[in-house]
Formats: sequence, structure tokens, C-alpha cells
Amino acid sequence: MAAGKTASAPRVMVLLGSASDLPVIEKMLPLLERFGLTYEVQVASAHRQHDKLRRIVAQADKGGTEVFIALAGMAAHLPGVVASLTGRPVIGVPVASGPLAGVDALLSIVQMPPGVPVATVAVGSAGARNAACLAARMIALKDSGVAAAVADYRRELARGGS
Ligand code: RP5
Repeated sequence: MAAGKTASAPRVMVLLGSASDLPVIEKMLPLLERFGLTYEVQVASAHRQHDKLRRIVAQADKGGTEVFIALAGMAAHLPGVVASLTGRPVIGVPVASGPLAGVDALLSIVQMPPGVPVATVAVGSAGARNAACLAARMIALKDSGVAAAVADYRRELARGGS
């Protein structure tokens, strides 16, 4: 669906609870590209499309996807359900889509039970960008090319970039 996608499993799988969450990843996708990471974006609600979600995660897991990023608003069970379906790292991004402005999603995503972790970032687009940075830092542990791209980005921030 998105640029950066490859024929095999993407290195980063980005899952959205709803197509209405798409604007939140606008600034995240160019970052994944900057870090040289292949990715795929899929909409798969934990509540409305449970079977589809299971299939996507199983296929990505089998294909070698290294990190999952899951965004959701309101009750926001998506990141936690993804973490229950894979042993790979899951980063959760709370979306401010309901009357509680993302506090609901933040608390839902961060409060995982022991043994099923979700690395939770800030609400909204800033959190989504950090999800890309965190995924890159994880993958950089074993990939010097990605590590170099992360270092380059950090140098840019130090020069006053954003
Ligand atoms: C969540 O409910 C989604 O992640 C979205 O943020 C919110 C509203 O979804 P829609 O009603 O717009 O599909 O599951």
C-alpha cells in the first residue's frame, strides 16, 4: 500500500485501528523512509476486523517483520492485541480521536499486563514520529546502515532541525 513496501514482509508493519487514523502517520512515514526501513501500512481494527488482524500479524511475523507499530484511538486495544499475537517488539501510538482527546487511548495502551509489553509513545503525530525513531533505534542494534541513518538524524536535530 505505501511506498517502501517490498515483495517480502516489511521490516516495519504499521497497523491502524481505522482509516480515520491515517493523518496521524503523515510525518511518520517519511522518517521510516529516511531510516531506510521498508514498511507497510494496513488498517485492521482489533474490534471490528479481528480475523484480518490475526492474518496480517501472522504473515508479517512469519516473513520476518522486525517491529510492529500500532495506532489506535478511544478504547485502543489494537497495540495490546498485536503484542498478544507476536513475540516481536510492538510500539503503541495513542490517537486523539474521541471526546477524551487521547487520554483514553494513552491509558489503554500503556497499561498492559506483565509479560505482554507495548512500548507506548506520546499521543498523536509527535508520538507517531517517535515510534518511527524508536523502531529505527531497535533495528539499528543489528544494522549498521540504519544506525548511521539514526546518527545522521540526531546530528540534524542537534543543528536545530525538527
Ligand atoms: C479506534 O476508534 C480507531 O483507532 C479510531 O481512532 C477510533 C475511531 O474509529 P472510526 O469510528 O473513525 O473508524 O478504534
